[in-house]
Amino acid sequence: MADVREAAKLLEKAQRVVVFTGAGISAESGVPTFRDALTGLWERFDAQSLATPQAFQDDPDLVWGWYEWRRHRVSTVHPNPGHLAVAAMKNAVVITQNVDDLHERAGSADTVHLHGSLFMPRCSQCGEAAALPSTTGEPDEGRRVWPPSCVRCAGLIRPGVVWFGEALPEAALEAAARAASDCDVLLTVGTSGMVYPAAEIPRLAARSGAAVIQVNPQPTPLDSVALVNLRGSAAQVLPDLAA
Ligand code: BJW
Ligand code: ZN
Repeated sequence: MADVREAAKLLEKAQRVVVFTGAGISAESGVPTFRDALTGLWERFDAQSLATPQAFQDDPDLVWGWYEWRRHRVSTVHPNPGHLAVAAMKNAVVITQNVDDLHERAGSADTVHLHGSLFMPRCSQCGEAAALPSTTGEPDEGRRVWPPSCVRCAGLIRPGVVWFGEALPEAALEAAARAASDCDVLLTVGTSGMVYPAAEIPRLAARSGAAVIQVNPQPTPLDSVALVNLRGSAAQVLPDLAA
């Protein structure tokens, strides 16, 4: 409780705030996180074998089917009080690792997406942006779906996300690094802080003199970087911070 008050005070005093989010902020909307036991998507599907360019090359229908299932799942859920509290922080730059659109739907229109989006497929050969296929009914988890073909070069359409071994979008990474090195407070929410270079963002803010506040029900490698660690869920803790 005292920690929540301290965090709220830091946020109130801050002129420039960065909110850095991961899968945990969408968990209470019903979007499974990546690495949590039982609910993690990758408990059932091995991350390394699905979220890589090699997997798409070897097994495009398995990988595309997985992303279609996730896109459908996201389109049926809603932003939770955590997303809404972030949107209410009007002076904040929102930087997310998430590929869902729940920050935007909560009202954070200018969210920076470090790992791309489920809603921006493109050609795996020529890079041309592709139309989203319409989903009819709920695709089964684990069902193979053959990806559409590019209208320009007939290459396979791939999800517009950043896989392991791929570079992050340059403009997004630059905007994130700039905001992190220039802020007074960085609020990190619902991330395991294990995937780089994104995990460098809160560390960069701390090195640049910002106060880092972390919201996570579990300890993470970012505990030692944070000035205040709030052990709780995003939907419960964030509304108290913005109040
Ligand atoms: C709650 C909650 C609630 C639960 N409320 N909280 C340095 C060291 C070691 C390795 C590397 C390094 N630099 C690069 C690497 C390699 C690699 C990497 O980081 N590997 C590590 C795993 C070791 N990185 C890369 O490959 C990156 N690319 C790269 O470096 O390219 C170099 C290059 C340069 C130039 C040219 C070419 C190449 C790319 C990384 C891409 C990551 N992509 C993914 C998949 C996106 C698509 C998809 O969605 O399928 O992004 S992986 C996955 O992890 C996804 C996430 O955005 C990302 C982070 O996960 P996140 O959000 O933290 O989720 P979880 O599940 O891990 O954690 C959830 C947290 O929420 C937990 O802490 C819970 O406790 C908490 N929680 N409920 C609040 N209610
Ligand atoms: Zn193409």
